[in-house]
Amino acid sequence: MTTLTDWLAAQTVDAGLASVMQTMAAASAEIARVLRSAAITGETGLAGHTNVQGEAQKALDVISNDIVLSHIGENPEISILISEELDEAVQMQNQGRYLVATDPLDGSSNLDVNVTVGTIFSILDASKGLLQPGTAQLGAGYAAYGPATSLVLTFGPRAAAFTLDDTGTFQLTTAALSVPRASAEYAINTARERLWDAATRGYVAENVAGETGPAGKRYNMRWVGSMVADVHRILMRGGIFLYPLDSETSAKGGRLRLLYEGNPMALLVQAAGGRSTTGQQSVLDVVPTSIHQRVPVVLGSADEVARVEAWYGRT
Ligand code: AHM
Ligand code: MG
Repeated sequence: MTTLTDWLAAQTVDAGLASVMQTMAAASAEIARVLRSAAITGETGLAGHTNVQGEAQKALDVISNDIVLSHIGENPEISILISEELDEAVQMQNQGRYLVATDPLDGSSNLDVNVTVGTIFSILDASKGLLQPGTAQLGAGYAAYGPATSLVLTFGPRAAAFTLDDTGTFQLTTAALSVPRASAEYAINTARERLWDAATRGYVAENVAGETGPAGKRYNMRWVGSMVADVHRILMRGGIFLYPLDSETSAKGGRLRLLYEGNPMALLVQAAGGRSTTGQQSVLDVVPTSIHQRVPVVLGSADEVARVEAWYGRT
């Protein structure tokens, strides 16, 4: 077996950059451990509540953020942290070359029902400022806390998947992920249909029409409600994920966040041969104007994303 440490040593990337991946892997392994027993230890519930002993309870997103923060603080290569849980970017004690942007616990509405959640992260050159487009990412990854804990990483050209073993070591389980060009699975929150734009309506209607419509094949819909889980399925077997701009999210620019949701996931999917779009451009080309900026996200199998792009071209 190849461990994450072996794999990182074999990559032609700066040792400091590799160490940032190790740091995020270590934080993810610790978050996985906390999640496994949260219902038993009582570390569930909402921040601001107290448990039966009268102690302040911390929501798991706050705990996960603290875990990432403490791991990052120990790595001298990282100087800046941007987190979904923190209003401002944090300047770390270290003067390191790297910036990490993270959603420490994505999909947290799924926590109470023991459904997959995850940690998403993006790595940037700290000297280039906080507001860099996704094309500037030096690496990205996520951990999916499901039946197994999976860690999926990229430095750009390839995406590799690792699985956490019983000893707390990540073992390489897929060396080069490949998103099939064609697929018959789509993921979108259809409860928002009345809010959709014409392109999203048109694309989904064709899928629903199945073999009787212009797509000429039958589709299945899958929506976990954790971006990490939905994107992991796409990286493993193809499909498309859509959180488009709709009449409600348009005021905010979208639902998902660009720096630590859209960009890292788009880089991973593109590294595995898939595509991404906002409807207007690649997610990776959007130049951010604020750290918590939102963005419409469509990503996955190239042929499916191309169909969505064609709909945007038409409408
Ligand atoms: P979060 O970062 O607050 O967890 O929100 C992001 C999540 C994604 O994981 C998921 O794809 C999406 O929100 C689900 O949204 P909805 O509840 O509208 O279906
Ligand atoms: Mg999130």
